[in-house]
Amino acid sequence: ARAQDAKPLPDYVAWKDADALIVHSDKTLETKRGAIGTSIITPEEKLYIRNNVNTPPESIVADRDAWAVEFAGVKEPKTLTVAELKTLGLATVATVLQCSGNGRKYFMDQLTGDQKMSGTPWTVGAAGCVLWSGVPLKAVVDALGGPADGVRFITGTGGEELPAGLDPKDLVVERSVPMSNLENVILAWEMNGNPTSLAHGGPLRMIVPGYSGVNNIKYVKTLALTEAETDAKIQRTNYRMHALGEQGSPDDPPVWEQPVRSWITTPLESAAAGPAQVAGVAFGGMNACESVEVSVDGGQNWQKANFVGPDLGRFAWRNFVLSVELAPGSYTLVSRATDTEGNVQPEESEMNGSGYSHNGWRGPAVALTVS
Ligand code: MSS
Repeated sequence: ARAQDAKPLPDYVAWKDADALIVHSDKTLETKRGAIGTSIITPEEKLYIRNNVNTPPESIVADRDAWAVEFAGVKEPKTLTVAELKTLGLATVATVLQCSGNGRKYFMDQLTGDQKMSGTPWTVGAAGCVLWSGVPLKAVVDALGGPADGVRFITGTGGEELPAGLDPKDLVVERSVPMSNLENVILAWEMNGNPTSLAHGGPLRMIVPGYSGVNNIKYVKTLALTEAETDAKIQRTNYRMHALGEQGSPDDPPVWEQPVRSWITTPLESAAAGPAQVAGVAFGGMNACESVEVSVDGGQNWQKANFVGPDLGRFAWRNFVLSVELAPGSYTLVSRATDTEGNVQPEESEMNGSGYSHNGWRGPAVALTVS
């Protein structure tokens, strides 16, 4: 049942599962912990939402194939429609779509328990695992004569209509990622087997597998290979790893690759004494997840968990489970993942001023009462 004071779903996502979501604001909706099962792919109606500016009108998905994308920074620059892009290539990839601020709530003051920085207090629910189908960017670039000389970044621009009278650089959702991603990026018209919904970036979305949410540009309207990172505010100063209490600057590392991470999704709060299945999700960003350990005593003793279900590739998450026998009492459940490069989740994440890329294993601990 919904809490009495829960905010209703905003109109543009009225079709989502209200019981599965926490509405922080009309631009930030979080998946409730425990609302998704263990079948790897997050159903669209339960997937979180994060918008930096207002969503474009529904009319842009009325004729999806007619959506036109301008390609620049290639030898033969051209505008191509989705219908034309569909003729150039097809790939499907499963990726973890996760907001850079997921877990921000765990960057807290040890004494007061207050979140240290401003921003949406996401716990673990600004994340999902999604299947995307579309054309590999590499195929498009090849069809347009290859990259122009000297390009170093892939820069995607969102198709929002920006309010007049304000500096577009301050509002445009435009992100640059290194050219090393050319082999991985896809321009997706399909999500989880349906045409990509407007809320999740239809008619066409730029997907950068392994990269943090903000880099996955919705309703992409310009795709440029560029010599420098865009000077849009969302890249220049925002979504960068800067010190607490300071502003971000172009010298700070951008929020790009996601670090190795995991959390438990069940059980939460209480369980009956006896056998129990401790389950959760784990992923390694650019790398596959190699293994997951679970502790029921807050990190003193660890046991290796088993993966459940198929492996959907290195950018997807894995479901894991550990079978335990629980006597009545209090438990602190935590999980700790290791990726294929040997990166292990730290106990606490390094502090940063906007609360990005949290991956400490202590934060999302589950306090469990067994009776
Ligand atoms: N895109 C665009 N165009 N716009 C906006 O706003 N946001 C970001 C991405 N992209 C945007 C875009 C973010 S920030 C995120 S996370 C993501 O997206 C989300 O997704 P969904 O689908 O879930 O909503 Mo943070 O890092």
